[in-house]
Amino acid sequence: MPYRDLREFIKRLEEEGELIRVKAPVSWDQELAEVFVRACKEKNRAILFEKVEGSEFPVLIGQLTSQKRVELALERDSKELDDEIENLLNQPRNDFPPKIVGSGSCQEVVMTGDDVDLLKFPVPKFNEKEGGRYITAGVSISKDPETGARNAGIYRMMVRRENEINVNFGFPNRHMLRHFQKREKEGKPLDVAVVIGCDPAVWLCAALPLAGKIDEVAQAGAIRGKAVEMVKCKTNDLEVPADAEMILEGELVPNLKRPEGPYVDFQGYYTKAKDNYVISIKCITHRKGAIYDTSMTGRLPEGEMEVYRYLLSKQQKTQLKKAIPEIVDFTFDPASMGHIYIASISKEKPFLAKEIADKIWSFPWSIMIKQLIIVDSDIDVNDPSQVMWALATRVDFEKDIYLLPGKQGPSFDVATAGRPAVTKMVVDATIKLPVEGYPGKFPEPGSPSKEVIEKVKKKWKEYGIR
Ligand SMILES: Cc1cc2nc3c(=O)[nH]c(=O)nc-3n(C[C@H](O)[C@H](O)[C@H](O)COP(=O)(O)O)c2cc1C
Ligand SMILES: [Mn+2]
Repeated sequence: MPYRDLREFIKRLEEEGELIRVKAPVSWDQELAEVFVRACKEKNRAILFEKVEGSEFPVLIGQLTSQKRVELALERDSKELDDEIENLLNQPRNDFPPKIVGSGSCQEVVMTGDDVDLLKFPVPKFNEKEGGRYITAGVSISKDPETGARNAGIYRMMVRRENEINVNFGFPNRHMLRHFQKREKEGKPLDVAVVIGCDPAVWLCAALPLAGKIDEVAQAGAIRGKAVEMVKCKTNDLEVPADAEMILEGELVPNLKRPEGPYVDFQGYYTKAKDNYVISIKCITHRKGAIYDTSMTGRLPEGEMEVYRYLLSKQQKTQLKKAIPEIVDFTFDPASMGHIYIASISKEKPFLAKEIADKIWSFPWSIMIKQLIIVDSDIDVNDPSQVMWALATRVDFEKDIYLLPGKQGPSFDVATAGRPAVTKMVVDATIKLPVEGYPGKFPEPGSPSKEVIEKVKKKWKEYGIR
């Protein structure tokens, strides 16, 4: 059964042992973030902070930052996701379009005019030198001024005062920015609604780069197999999920930028403050006892990068497999924040690793990749210790490394200071064949026989080891 709202998902997480409640009071000022980081090092779970100093509202963090929780959110296991990912994330679907309803619990409490006060909510500050408190997991909804098509995306926001926030678009093609530019040309504002705390399918669709012109809320309906119920905003014509925890209604102000930052981006470093877009908030609506939903800023591998590692690399793997049948698996190392990718291949002919690497650079998302490691199919790309073993034992560094100058790099990379043309690296960590220059037959990895491995697997319970 699809989750109606965040609360139903929280209940499920709790039943599965994926959520812990912290009852001790914590400060929104860095303490909450540090508790989450430290907790993740022990065990990666979501945390519900029930008492946050200076606010009556609890804070949820890390609701989707593990493979298990993403699977619970989408109600599918890894194999089912492998099979369906193309259909779920790359095909625009309209079989369960949003259903507009007359009222919703997200409007149980309404603040307008002088009553609008964002500071009543426990928005965290994550790092010492950041420019302010950051809304990091809000789903921003807007409509294309020309076509009326809805968009939902996640863009970070810095709280400036009771009724004003900045918004940051990381790339010029962000859909809300495109909508805004059409209005700004005419000197007009763009209506926006920021949804904080909604069902996990809507959140995931807003977080992931879906192909082409997709209404993320309709896509979430299709993924859930049930339409998302939406209610009209109080002060504009946008619709928002009816049972969301909290909604900020406002407008992106034309021809105005105000300082935002510093902010710690996903590479883990402070980015400089800059003039950035401004949203003026006209109205805040929320449920009674609203749960404030947040993500981390910065580098935490157990943070949002884990959602990307899991779902994005499945999406990329399906694209790669279509073009390159010898690809077995494909992912990035979570600690590398999307910069070190590992591909395993079925090496059916010599020089295949290099040949495949050459093809991978033609995919637009390869801009993020700084290093590409190619391994054989006996190596599990998701197990860093196996990848390290292949790197240590199957690479002759004189022959098996290719430096590729003049490739487009990510503009936010601190190592290359955002230089547009950078040098990337391919490491061929596959077992080398004699025709590839290896002197003789490469030694075989040691292992008990297949029969014995099967036998032990079958008998496992009998040994009484747990
Ligand atoms: C927690 C989180 C924070 C994000 N912050 C930003 C951000 O500040 N700016 C940005 O442009 N994209 C950010 N993204 C990525 C976008 O939400 C994502 O690429 C989305 O697909 C963009 O939607 P759109 O294509 O409809 O504009 C963030 C994603 C997540 C999960
Ligand atoms: Mn979009």
